[in-house]
Amino acid sequence: MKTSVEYIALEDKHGAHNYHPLPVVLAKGEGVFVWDVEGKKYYDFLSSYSAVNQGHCHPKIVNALKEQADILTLTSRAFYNDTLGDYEKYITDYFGFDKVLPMNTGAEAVETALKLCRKWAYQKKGLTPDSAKIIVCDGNFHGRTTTIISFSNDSDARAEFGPYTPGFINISYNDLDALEEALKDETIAGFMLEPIQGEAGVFVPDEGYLKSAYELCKQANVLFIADEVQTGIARTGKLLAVDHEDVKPDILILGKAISGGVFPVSAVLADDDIMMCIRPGEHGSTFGGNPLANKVAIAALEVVKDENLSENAERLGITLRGELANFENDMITLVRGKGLLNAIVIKPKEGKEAWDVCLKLRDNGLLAKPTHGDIIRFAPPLVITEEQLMECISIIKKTILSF
Ligand code: IF1
Repeated sequence: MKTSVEYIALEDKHGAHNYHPLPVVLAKGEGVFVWDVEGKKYYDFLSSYSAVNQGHCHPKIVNALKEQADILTLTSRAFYNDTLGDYEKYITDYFGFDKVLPMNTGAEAVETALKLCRKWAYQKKGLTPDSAKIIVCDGNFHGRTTTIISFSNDSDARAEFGPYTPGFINISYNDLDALEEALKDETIAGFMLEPIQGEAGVFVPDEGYLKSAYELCKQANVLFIADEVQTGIARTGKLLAVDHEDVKPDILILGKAISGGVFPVSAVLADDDIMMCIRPGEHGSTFGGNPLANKVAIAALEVVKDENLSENAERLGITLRGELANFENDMITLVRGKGLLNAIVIKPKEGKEAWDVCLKLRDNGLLAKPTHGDIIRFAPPLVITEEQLMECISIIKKTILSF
């Protein structure tokens, strides 16, 4: 068994430097806990960016993977298999859409949704070929492919990756006037957004924004595309973040916790008038809809319902934000979020900033990571109990007060 230092050195020497992880080397995960190679135990307050909503290594989900792994792991879509149809029925009933297009990563699902939207625009809206534009929001994070970063306004994600894919219009988030103005363009095909902007620092839009934005898109015959890769699967206190405003998106994008973090699974859901615009041979993926993914996703989605994860996230999110809002201190300047997708904004103190707070949280047994410098996301697995949350809150308070 190597030490953490040795593992970090291995990654530094042999791995691309496309991340700057918090210096902790994890070896085991179970529920809300992870352990490092030295055996130290931590609360996981990031949940792999909301992929392990069901908790690490949930036995029901892991067993689904193990069982299928001994039977049939991959057929490709050149042939049918005995798991895909059942999964497609299960997930389309679960979210209330006619059809699903199965993919693997969130970015692949986002790319699929963009291609589907363009197809619909030419076949159903009647736009001239190659004219379709899709509106996106400033501060967006939808993945890391060349097309997706083409409409990012985060220089780290975008710089030196040009030339960029055309056909996207950026407007400010949570701004209905900007959307209404952009929708005057007849060549708009869709509006894609995160119902809550995760990476930007858990920006929750004004009450009613999603509903009004949806209505404006309907009036303009433009598809409303919800990227729920991070906000979906009970994270914000409802099954989907759009459920807080009873909005049914024209295209729904899912990923991350749809598999409970056990296997890469993503999905695009839509009704027939949109989904049937893609014909055989026009889109796909080697692993999309593979038997392992199908069995794991069904188990992961069953856990969400069986263990009432939405209700738990709703209830404990209120507790977390309440406790932090009433916490007298001079470093936390803002607490915001919905359900168990929350973030705090840290005001530097004597040269100590969010990164230093995360290092101290780690020493005190809680793992979180800063984003955009001064924001720390707090997103524990949704299986966390009230008692465990209260212990985490005391760790957070003790840590902040130690500066
Ligand atoms: C990294 C961020 C979060 C996403 C939304 C699509 C995707 C993501 C709303 C793409 C992925 C991940 C990517 C991961 C860290 C994490 C992240 F910090 F990068 F921005 F969660 F906020 N839509 N988010 O959040 O899904 O292709 O990754 O499966 O790139 O470091 P993916």
